[in-house]
Amino acid sequence: EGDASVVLQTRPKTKRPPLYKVLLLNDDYTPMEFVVHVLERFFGMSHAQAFEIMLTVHKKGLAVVGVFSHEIAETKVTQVMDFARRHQHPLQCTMEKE
Ligand code: TYC
Repeated sequence: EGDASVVLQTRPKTKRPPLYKVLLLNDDYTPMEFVVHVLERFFGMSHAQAFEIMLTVHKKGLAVVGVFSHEIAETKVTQVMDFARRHQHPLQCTMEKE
């Protein structure tokens, strides 16, 4: 209150919510067709797009499959992990702050 720096508020800060990258990780066992299906089903990709991203993960080890708000990213990760577990595939999906 007595400090001058406190009252020197300048431009109003427009706070955007932080975004999160959803990452898909490669493994040796999950079938390629299953990964393509996951990308179509949970990330709204076309078959061609999904195939391309799947191959990127297969070759590079991982890829960003989407960028979302925290809540949506968490939902995507949970959906993919549950779906993979139900089909007994070791597919891993994670999220990280952009
Ligand atoms: N590497 C897997 C295979 O050869 C395919 C695969 C691709 C697995 C992407 C996971 O996120 C993944 N069958």
